[in-house]
This record gives sequence, structure tokens and C-alpha cells, in this order.
Amino acid sequence: MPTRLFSYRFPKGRKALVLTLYHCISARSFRVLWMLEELQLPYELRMLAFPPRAHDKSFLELNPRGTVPLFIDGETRMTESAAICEYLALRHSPGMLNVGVHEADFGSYLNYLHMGEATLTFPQTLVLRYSRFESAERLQPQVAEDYRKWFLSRLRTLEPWLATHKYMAANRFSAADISIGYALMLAELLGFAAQFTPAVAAYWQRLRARAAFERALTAQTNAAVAQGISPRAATEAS
Ligand SMILES: N[C@@H](CCC(=O)N[C@@H](CS)C(=O)NCC(=O)O)C(=O)O
Repeated sequence: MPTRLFSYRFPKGRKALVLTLYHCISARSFRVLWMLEELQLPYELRMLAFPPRAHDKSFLELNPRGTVPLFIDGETRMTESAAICEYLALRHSPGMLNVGVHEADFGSYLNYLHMGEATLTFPQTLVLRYSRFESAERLQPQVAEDYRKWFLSRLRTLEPWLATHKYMAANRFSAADISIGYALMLAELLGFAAQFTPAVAAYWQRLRARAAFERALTAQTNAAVAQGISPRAATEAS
């Protein structure tokens, strides 16, 4: 059963819409969940314990990499969170959460959409791995500390822009903000929020105050409880 159903006009030629998202609590798949809530699309949320490859081997048949998100829309299967955000924005709500090719900020929009994952989330995954996820003898506190600093120095580069702009592109909320916003959410889970520079901190407060962000948090908790999965994020496990 879809988690939520709204009256929805299907894209031309489509008879039914069943969007399915495989998700772990507060993992990168949260970007997709947040998009679905912003767009108020009907979807089915399937929760997995983290990491899926250790807890649910059958998931490897659906996604051999064992990673979330796995997003399914009919024949379409996608596993990259930023790409899925762009897909949803273009296919299911053109003009609402994307920036169009003919708009001045099109390039900035794409750049920030990908920066959220490739530049701002990647270093944090090394912090997670070498400070929390590896076995005790393989933990590398120095590596974790180096990548924490690296993440924060990359994040500081957003300060001048955010000191004079509310959003990353086109003066409106878009999928680029969801992509960057998830990196800030993860940073907060890792305990880095106190080191955010002032405009970045204010931006993060703006994003997390959105009703759709709150709905996404509630949806993942409710779905986890209903499906017998712990509602705690893996980042909180240790
Ligand atoms: N670049 C991908 C990364 C996907 C990814 O690595 N997801 C993590 C969760 S945040 C995962 O599933 N890790 C489990 C594993 O590596 O086994 C994206 O943006 O979606």
C-alpha cells in the first residue's frame, strides 16, 4: 500500500503511478523521501536496516551494490540520490523543484545538486566509516578527524553565497537545496552543526523548518516501526 495518496494527474500515457523507495533511516535516500514529500507524490516506502547488505541479503537481488536509495518507477530503477531528485523534479513536477535549462541559474542548480553528494556527503562517509562503522581494531581516528576538517572547509565555501541568498539557485527552494540540505542533516547527526558558519547555520534552520522535511522525518519513523525496523539512524548506533 502506498504510504500516502493524493489526487494526482499521471504523466501522459501512464495509467498508474507506484513510486517505490527503499530507504534506511536518515541515509542518503532521505533526499528522495524529502523530494516525494515536497512534491506530495504517492509513494511506497520500504525500510531496511543499515547496512542492507548485512541485514537483508534478498535486497542484493534488487540492487547488487546493496546501497540505498533504490528507487523504482515502473521500468525505471535508480540508485543515485541526486539523480533521483532531478528525475522526480523533471518528470513529476516540471518547474516546481528544478531550475530550467533556459534559466540563468541552470548551471548553478546542477552544480549544487551534485555538490551536495559528491563534495559534501562523501567526506562525511569517511568520518562515519573510520569513527563508527569499522570494527574497533580498524577504526582510524586521525582519518576521521582529517575528513571532518576537510568537510567543514568545503562547507565554509558556501558562506559568502548564503550570506546574501536564501537558497542555492534561482532565488527559490529547489532539489539543489534538498541535496545540500541532506549533507547538513548528516553533519548535524555527526555532531558538526556547532561548527557551521553563521549563514550556513541559518540556511540549515530554514530548510529543516519546512513542513515537508518534518513529514519525511515522521514518514520514515512510522514506516520503520510498522515494518519492524529500528527507527534510530545508524549514525546514532555507537
Ligand atoms: N552516491 C550514492 C551513494 C549511495 C550510498 O552509498 N548509500 C549508503 C547509505 S547513505 C549505503 O547504502 N551504504 C550501504 C553500504 O555501503 O553497504 C547516492 O547518492 O545515493
